[in-house]
Amino acid sequence: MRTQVAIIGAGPAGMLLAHLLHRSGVDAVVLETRSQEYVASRIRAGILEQSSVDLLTSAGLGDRLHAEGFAHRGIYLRWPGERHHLDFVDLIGRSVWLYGQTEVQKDLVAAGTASVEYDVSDVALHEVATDRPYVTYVDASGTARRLDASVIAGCDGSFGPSRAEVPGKTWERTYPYSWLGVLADVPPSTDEVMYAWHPEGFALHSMRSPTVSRLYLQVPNGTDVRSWSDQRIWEALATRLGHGQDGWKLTPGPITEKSVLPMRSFVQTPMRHGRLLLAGDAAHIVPPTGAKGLNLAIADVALLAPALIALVKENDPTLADRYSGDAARRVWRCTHFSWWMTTMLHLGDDPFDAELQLSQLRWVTSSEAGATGLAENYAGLPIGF
Ligand code: FAS
Ligand code: PHB
Repeated sequence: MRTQVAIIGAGPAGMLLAHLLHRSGVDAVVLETRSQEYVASRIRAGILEQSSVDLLTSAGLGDRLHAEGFAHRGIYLRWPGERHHLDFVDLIGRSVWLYGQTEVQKDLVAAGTASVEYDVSDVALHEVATDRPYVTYVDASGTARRLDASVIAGCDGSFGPSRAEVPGKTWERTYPYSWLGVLADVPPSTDEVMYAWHPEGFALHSMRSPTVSRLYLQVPNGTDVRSWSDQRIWEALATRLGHGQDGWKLTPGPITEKSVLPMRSFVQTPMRHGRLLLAGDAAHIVPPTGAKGLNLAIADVALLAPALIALVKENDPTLADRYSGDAARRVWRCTHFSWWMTTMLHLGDDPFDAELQLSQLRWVTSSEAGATGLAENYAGLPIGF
């Protein structure tokens, strides 16, 4: 088979890229190792930056987002005895939306613009440093296949095969804690996302709809989710989120999903080798404290799509040659911000660090300069920053 762009991975990066290429008349085939149902069912990000919302809207993917998503003005920061709202709209004139990644994925699939082969295996990339790259794989029926392309887009996450085909440097940092995430059939107890510092550990209260809450709590690495009963989860969340303080109450409810997510940062530079270009988690992973993972994937694709369109339609490599450098600036900005939010809010063993964390929290909730710095990073810098 032959196509113009072979895309490895049908997550948000791969599907959005296929959608944007299709709208410009560029052929693409997406190869996905999992089933469509599995990819659609993964519970992941919840926050979209305004620039992500603008891009999805301009690409014809905004109808349900605007009907069912929630425009948030800001976030709450909480620690024992204190609760502060940072209003990003007042501070910087823009904010974020609450719209689950699963919904973005549904909208991308519903657009019907991506030609996806699900349930493939043994995906291997070949000749990526030439202008005749190709992918070999075994399709869902067990038949060995070859897909020739002008370009390969590696959108296969941090454990896919693409990253290993790009010689360069991988920067990695793991954190001494993980998140236990839960989905609960209970109306959120907060109107906007609440981040809580507590001596027992970090907690986060987010949501997915007026009747579904999404919450996380800091747990040690290697935690077995089965060691956390629903009751233990709700008790820890109530303590850490400040149930009963200043009249605020956390309402528990039936937990429908729970999982442990490790926290790590990694960056792959460069994000290109010959005719292989990486986007999304294939090139970078951030701890979710800054709500950047999905938004970074979208920002990569916002740069990658026009670069590939120019390359395959006009044989103009200018944007493709700039892609890695342009994308990496935002990657490092978001990597720093995610590291900063994570180290400010998660408890370690050192009481000196705890005092530094509380000092940072007091500063960003009392200084307009501090709050503005957090706001412009959380709400996202303009695409192409
Ligand atoms: P994805 O990982 O979404 O997609 C990559 C795709 O490639 C997958 O479908 C995979 O099956 C496929 N693939 C892998 N190997 C392959 C192969 N050999 N052949 C073919 N296909 C292959 N971000 C937040 O902002 N907030 C959160 O709360 C949050 N929670 C997360 C929870 C978890 C468990 C994980 C893993 C990530 C979370 N993230 C979160 C980050 C997440 O949102 C990612 O940033 C986002 O999914 C990135 O999208 P993609 O780059 O498309 O990668
Ligand atoms: C979520 O809603 O899943 C969410 C929100 C904010 C974060 C991380 C996850 O920082």
